Amino acid sequence: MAAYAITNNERVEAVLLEVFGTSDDEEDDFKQHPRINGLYHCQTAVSDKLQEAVIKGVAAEGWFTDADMNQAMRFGTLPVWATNLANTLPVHLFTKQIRSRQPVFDQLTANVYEPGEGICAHVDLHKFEDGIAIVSLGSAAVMDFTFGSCHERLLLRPGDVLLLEGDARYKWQHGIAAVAIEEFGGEHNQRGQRTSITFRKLVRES
Ligand SMILES: O=C(O)CCC(=O)C(=O)O
Repeated sequence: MAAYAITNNERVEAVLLEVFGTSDDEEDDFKQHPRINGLYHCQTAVSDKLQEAVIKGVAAEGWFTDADMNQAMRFGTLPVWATNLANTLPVHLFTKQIRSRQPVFDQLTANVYEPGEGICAHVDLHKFEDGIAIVSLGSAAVMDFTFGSCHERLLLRPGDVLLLEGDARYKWQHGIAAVAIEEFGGEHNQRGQRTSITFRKLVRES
């Protein structure tokens, strides 16, 4: 008969595993996109409460009081609501080089889209380092990813976070069609107002 001793540590670990699951469980929710290397679509990664606080934070900045303004950029020290948001992002998914830099992000761009507005397909400027996070708030919208003849679509819902590194950041273009209604997975998405917060890190010239 085979017998093995279970140590106290193993017992504690087994109980913790049962109650909390493994740290891998968290990553299991946020798998890399099967066809786009370096893209993570982290669904509902931001709680409803934090989404509300961020929307209020953006409104309090007064960036979009003029109806013609739909983009704001901040560099260096970020507003408290933005730092709170950045601190909750699943940056552990990034490569060690990205996730261990200090700070991980020092720049934010807030975009507000009215129904029918979008953003042209682009790769982010090379003045920003690898490792970019985009947080979606408000209305859902479809984001298109294109690379040569390859085309992928993702439905971004409020609270979703996209992490882009490597190919997803440098090779694939991302953009949002300027439409008020769109189809995704056989359903229609009627766009309302959408806000996105993009976090990046500026390349430091040596
Ligand atoms: O609104 C988004 O989700 C994307 C924003 C973006 O790509 C940009 O500001 O460069």
